[in-house]
Amino acid sequence: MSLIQIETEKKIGIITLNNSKKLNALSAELVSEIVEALDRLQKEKIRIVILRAPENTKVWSAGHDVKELPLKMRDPLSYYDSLEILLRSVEEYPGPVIAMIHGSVWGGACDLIMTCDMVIADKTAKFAMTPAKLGVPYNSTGILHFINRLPINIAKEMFFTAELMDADRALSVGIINHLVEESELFSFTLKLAATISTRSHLSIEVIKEQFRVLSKAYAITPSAFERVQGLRRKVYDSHDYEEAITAFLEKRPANFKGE
Ligand code: KGJ
Repeated sequence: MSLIQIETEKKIGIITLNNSKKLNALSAELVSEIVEALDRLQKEKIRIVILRAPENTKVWSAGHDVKELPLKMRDPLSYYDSLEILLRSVEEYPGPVIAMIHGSVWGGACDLIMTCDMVIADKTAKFAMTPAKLGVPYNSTGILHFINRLPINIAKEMFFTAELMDADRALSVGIINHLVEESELFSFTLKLAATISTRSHLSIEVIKEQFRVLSKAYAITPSAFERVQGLRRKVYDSHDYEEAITAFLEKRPANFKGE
């Protein structure tokens, strides 16, 4: 059975994450369905996509499927990790991907909505960036998504506290483009997408690509890159990483030692 639903309405693609039993955790299986859906919509020349969860869901997505993260000694967020494949597929979609948020958004799912081109949400929306709860050394492209979107102090607060940020604050710091009534969430999002669909697809496709290329135009030296990877490795090789993943699986708080 499929873990997502795909519809099209007025040439707008709508992908609904539909695995509420697993709180829409971004498992390799769910991710591959989303990526395939995006490929299919692209082939059908659908220029705008809305990414949503079912109505009345409490959790929009619980983030990376923690049960699929390596337990130790391996980079949990390397280039071909399913989450990374998903983020690139959203970034490279040749038209806007709009995140429509009702419910809480966790970890990698928070990175996903930061990677979407716009975010429309209602009051139930909440956002938490949780790698420090799981001892995860976040990856550099992921950090960059936040640097590009938020003031650095706000991004740091999200990463350092791993607390949920409510919808009003998320609007004020710029995570959310529009905060709307729950009853109007879908109609508002669809109307925004419909407005965009009257504009030049070609122009929008190229402008999106320009934003993508320019927002990644940070040159670092090979040794700086290797240093960052080395630092990250210290984290995923640590006691704390193994302990935090084990603690999640055992449903208990992690006991961090700082090593
Ligand atoms: N991955 C895998 N399984 C998950 C996840 C997840 N992210 N979140 C929840 N589950 C599983 C739980 O283990 C339960 O499994 C079930 O979903 C319901 O969760 O015991 P089982 O039924 O086999 P739970 O906790 O009983 O539901 P609630 O009490 O309603 O709480 C919902 C929460 C979303 C608050 C809670 O499940 C939670 O805190 N989940 C983890 C959220 C999180 O920290 N996600 C970020 C993961 N990390 C990342 O994405 C990344 C990239 N990172 O770097 O850290």
